[in-house]
Amino acid sequence: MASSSIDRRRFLILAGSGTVAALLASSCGNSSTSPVEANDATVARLEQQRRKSGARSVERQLVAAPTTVDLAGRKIATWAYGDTIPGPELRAKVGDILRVQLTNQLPEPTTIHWHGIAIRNDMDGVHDLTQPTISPGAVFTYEFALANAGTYFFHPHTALQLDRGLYAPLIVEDPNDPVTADVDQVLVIDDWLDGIDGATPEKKLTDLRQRGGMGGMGGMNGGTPASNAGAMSGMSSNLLGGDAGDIDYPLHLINGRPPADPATVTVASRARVRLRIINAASDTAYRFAVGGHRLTITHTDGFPIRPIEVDTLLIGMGERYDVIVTALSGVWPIVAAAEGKNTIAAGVLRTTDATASAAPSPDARPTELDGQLLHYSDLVPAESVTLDARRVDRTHRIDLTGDMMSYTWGIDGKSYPKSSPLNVADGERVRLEIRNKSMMWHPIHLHGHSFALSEGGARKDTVNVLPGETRTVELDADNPGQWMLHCHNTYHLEQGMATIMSYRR
Ligand SMILES: [Cu+2]
Repeated sequence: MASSSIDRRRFLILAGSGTVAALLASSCGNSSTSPVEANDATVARLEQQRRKSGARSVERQLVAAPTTVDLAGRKIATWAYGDTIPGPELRAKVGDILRVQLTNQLPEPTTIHWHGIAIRNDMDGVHDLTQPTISPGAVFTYEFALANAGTYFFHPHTALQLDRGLYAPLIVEDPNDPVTADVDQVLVIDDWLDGIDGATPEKKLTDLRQRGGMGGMGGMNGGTPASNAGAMSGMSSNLLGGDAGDIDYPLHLINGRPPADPATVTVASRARVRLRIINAASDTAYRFAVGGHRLTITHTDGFPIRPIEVDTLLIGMGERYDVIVTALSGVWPIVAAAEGKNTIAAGVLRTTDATASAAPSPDARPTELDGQLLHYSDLVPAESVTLDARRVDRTHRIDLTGDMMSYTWGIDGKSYPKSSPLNVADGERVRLEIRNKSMMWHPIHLHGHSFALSEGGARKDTVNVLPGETRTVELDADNPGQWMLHCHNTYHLEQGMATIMSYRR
């Protein structure tokens, strides 16, 4: 209570003394601080600092609209960017200014969130927080500097639109990238239900609300309650600490194609292939492997790590990994096994000297999937991106809460927008302790920043938190504005597992 009487002048004096962090931490809603909004002058000033003189401008047009896609011969009605899934790949170089004019031809409002980009706050695409929604028929131009190289993607931050076909890669190349490759190939993985036997994400959410996690089973793949005993959803994984997901999707896609009509990457024998793996799914983690090959992991969530070789990796929704594969002569399965869901997404790696008729079986499960697995503790950041050791100015502890029966999800027992914001101030080192008190894993994503994992120190913007687990991350609050911190399960986000990291002054 005492803190609410502090006037602005006294606050500024305190701000220089180091006492302010403790004060603010205990004064949620403190009337003497005000939020640094997306339209604040400091946001525009920082963007100017990101723009180097002579920076190249990359301009693109994008249309979000209903369309029909071909999934192994089935014509499926959905929503997409530019008639394809994924949408058109955007590629630019670090330092470029990206200008994307979005035309909304969807029957409902939309926005675009540029996932992982340390973006200016007013271009972050969170409706009613950083911009109003873009109405049907309206046009909005996103424009921002690309401060960091890496593998990113973009998608709506509106309702359940991400679980349709509205997603696409955004690749920011670094001309001085120490990782070289002969081929640079993006692989976007997605779980798919839209338009299959009349399903839509909205109907699925209604189902989940009515029947809890049970709504995810039994429908499309004919699961029975008996076969699903033991886990609410019937889909369980030791790697994910229990329930793997809420929805048993009928299809899993790599680059918009199901295993029956796989995406094929054709390269010369011995080519060094950089695979940029993006999990754009809504409710599925994938175990990724390439048959007959080891994977050299070079980046996670866009940021470089000390390269490490493994057989397989687990990728949660919103996470990205860059890996190098040296292609052996032949035809090899690229597999993203839907973790805990007993089905796969698949593609093909083919060398130009391979027999034309050779093809892996569409349901091939390479032994690498059960080989050496990448762990977060294996991820050591490259020196250039290691967060310097520094005293923590402020710690926020949050609990991930909710349950499958009521199908409500939240943070500290409150669903967004009722959840309490996490106040920070520009320039602080912030520690987040994220404790999962629910019975299901959650991939937690922070907008506008990358954080360092306490374990190993890798820079990421999305981290999987298993049931009962606490993940601690640290970040430098260096991008003023209002930023979402949320679960990247599309349905959990829609049900409120979100809060705001709120810059205050
Ligand atoms: Cu979640």
